[in-house]
Amino acid sequence: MNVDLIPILTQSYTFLPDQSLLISELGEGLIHETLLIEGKTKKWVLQGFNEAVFNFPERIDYNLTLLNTHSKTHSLPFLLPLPILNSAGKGLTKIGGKNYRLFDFVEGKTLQLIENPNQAFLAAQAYGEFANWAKDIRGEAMQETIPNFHRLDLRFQKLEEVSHSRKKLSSEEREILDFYLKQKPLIDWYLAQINELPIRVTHNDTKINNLIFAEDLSKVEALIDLDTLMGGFLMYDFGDLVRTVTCTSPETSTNWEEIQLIPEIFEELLKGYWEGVKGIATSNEAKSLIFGGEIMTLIMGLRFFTDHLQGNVYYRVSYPEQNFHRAKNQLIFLKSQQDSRELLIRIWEKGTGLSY
Ligand code: GN1
Ligand code: MG
Repeated sequence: MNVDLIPILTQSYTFLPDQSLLISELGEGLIHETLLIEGKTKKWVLQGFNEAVFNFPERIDYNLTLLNTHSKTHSLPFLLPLPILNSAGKGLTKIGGKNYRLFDFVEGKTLQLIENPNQAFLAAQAYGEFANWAKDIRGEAMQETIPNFHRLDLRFQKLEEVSHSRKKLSSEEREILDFYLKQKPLIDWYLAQINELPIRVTHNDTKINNLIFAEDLSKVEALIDLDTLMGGFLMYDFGDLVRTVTCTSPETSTNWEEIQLIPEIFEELLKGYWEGVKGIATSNEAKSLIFGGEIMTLIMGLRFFTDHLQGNVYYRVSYPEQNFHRAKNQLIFLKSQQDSRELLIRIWEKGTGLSY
């Protein structure tokens, strides 16, 4: 947090009241820095833009402009908050060597974990509705804001490379690495899918805290963190919901014994998501949803572990072992999903009315 932000902010965004703005930290994002700006009667979100992660801000602009144009003729029951342009007509404002973006603050609540099954339903319904809403925008027309972002096979290769270059691993690190390197069958399944599945417009970071719910949690008010919006597969968006919504514990938890899949929540998620995508999903795409959770949990486990081995260069950590713990958390959760495959297939058959 930096109080000197205010003079440049008020110059760049002339509608901001020039006095008595309060700045505080906000949110749990791992990539951008998020600040709350409070005026006497209105609030904004100021985001310190992470250029090390997002090397192509112009691609983000391109994608968001496509969506914005689409939204003029196709309505959605929730907001997709876009950066407010500064007085030079730009979304990014340089302050003290760093780029910032300003957004209107959306009133409501964000959750790190859901509190009841209905919230799972609402979250999945919103992302399903989003996929359906965007169906006429070609996924291929979107630009890659982070190249190969969800390429599971390349994330796997990267961990292989990084683990070779590091000499000494503790026995627990070795155990976790071995587990991840044994996931080759899932990688092969993934590679077979990506030649079959249609490329859609997907959000690609559908974790539960990228939704803003109404204060009373009765509906979704906004989908946020739109920088990873690009071409992708439905299983990515459904899968990251499974990863962050159907688990008993958040990805930061170190209560290893507690970490487990909750099948009843998977059922609610599927119900909500299917409502949105049943009119567009191909048969393979529908089936791919069953394994989306495994794919996204594996991707995140590989990424957390790779970052741990590389010395925490990517994800924000609050203690040195945190990425290692996140990788262990994802490993336990991935195992739990793999142990429940048969059950998830039955729930999927019931929810979609299709046979596997
Ligand atoms: C990052 O920025 P945030 O916290 O919403 C990451 C996602 C991960 C997530 C894990 C651009 O999202 O891919 O799933 O952390 N975003 C990027 O918490 O790497
Ligand atoms: Mg976020």
